[in-house]
Amino acid sequence: MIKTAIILGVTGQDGSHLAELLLEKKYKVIGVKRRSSTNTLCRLDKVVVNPDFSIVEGDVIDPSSINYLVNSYQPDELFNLSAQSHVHTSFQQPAYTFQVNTVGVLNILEAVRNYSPQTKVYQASTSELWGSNYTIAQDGSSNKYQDEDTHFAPNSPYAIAKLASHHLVRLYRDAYNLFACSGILHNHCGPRRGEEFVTRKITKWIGQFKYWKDNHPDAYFIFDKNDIYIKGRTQTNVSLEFPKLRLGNIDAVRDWSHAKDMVRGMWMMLQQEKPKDYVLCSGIGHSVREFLDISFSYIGIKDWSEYVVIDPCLYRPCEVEFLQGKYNLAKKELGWEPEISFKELVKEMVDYDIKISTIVVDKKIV
Ligand code: NAP
Ligand code: F7E
Repeated sequence: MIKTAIILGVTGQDGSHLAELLLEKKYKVIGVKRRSSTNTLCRLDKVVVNPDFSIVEGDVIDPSSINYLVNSYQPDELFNLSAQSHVHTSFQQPAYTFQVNTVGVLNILEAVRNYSPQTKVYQASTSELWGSNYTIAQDGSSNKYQDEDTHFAPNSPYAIAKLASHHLVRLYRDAYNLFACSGILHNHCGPRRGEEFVTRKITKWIGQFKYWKDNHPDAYFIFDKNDIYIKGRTQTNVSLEFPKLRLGNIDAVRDWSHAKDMVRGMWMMLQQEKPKDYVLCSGIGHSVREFLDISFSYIGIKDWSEYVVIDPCLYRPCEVEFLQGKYNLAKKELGWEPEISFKELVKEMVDYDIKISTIVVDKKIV
């Protein structure tokens, strides 16, 4: 039997990868996008031409649109990947973040409960739920990690809104017997990662810098501590100045995986007999510094310190310093394991950004 799936947040990084995966599995996929004055389908090039894929408009903060979609399509599976997903932004727009990340999830759960209770629901929970908390391994190693048993201690409006949704999903599962589960996913990225997240911000800068440098074969660099610009020697038709890469807390540790691995795990969760929440991650934490080491090395720069400016404006009012997961439960019960290594992930992102960097900017990349 052909299955139907609704993806909320289909225009995002994960939504686009999930749409591709479900179409490969011969699903009929309904991708929901919110109204926008600009084209937001750029990540969906591969799927828009597929006759089993359709795009419809809807917004999770508008219950009538969600009720209508759930009632009309009666999907076998619904993946809620929609969110105001940027942690720093959530400090500046907390009420909006709660609207999308909490009230939006409530709207979805109510729509399923009232109009299509047989629909299986996936909710995108996050490692941010743990905030600064972790478990210490009792095996003598004293390793720190987060898994399904680690207590939540959220540290941002984003994480607190997501924790409320996490509990709503559990409540609707227990109270109304819905097949609803949350994937507690550690960071994941790839070439489709939004440009304002740290990994993509770095690889995008590297791609543009390499292009600029290759077009200034005789360029020389001035590394004045207070001067954020690198200067070129010659007058050409491209910029003579290139802004340094501005970053915030580069000591933060994250457990980065490839988004493709993660969407496979999301799908696996909905194929189980019983709904349950699972952690997905790589199991290995890396600091932003390490990401800089590896990514800069791909363009032949060993010491990146002169190319980077630490900007206090990019620090968060409250930081999460250390996230490193354990995916034992997902491995045991879903048979899930990540397939793409951290080094492969970084290389794919750098290669992609080098390939697409044909425009040199001469203003700050923020
Ligand atoms: P993303 O690229 O920022 O995508 C978010 C999606 O949500 C976009 O399609 C966006 O649409 C849509 N959206 C935002 N507000 C909406 C609204 N009011 N109604 C309907 N759609 C709306 O995020 P992602 O990285 O793919 O992450 C997917 C989900 O996993 C998110 O819920 C995120 O919070 C969660 N998560 C992500 C990670 C990670 O490391 N990537 C880790 C853990 C959890 P527009 O294109 O119109 O903006
Ligand atoms: O920050 C530090 C920053 O914004 C990672 C979302 O997908 O994963 C993501 O949230 C770290 C933080 O991701 C800059 O302070 C330094 O410690 O790339 P990020 P995030 O906050 O971990 C979780 C799991 C989600 O659920 C979210 O939806 O990097 N950092 N300098 C910086 N971060 C940014 N964005 N920009 C900087 O310049």
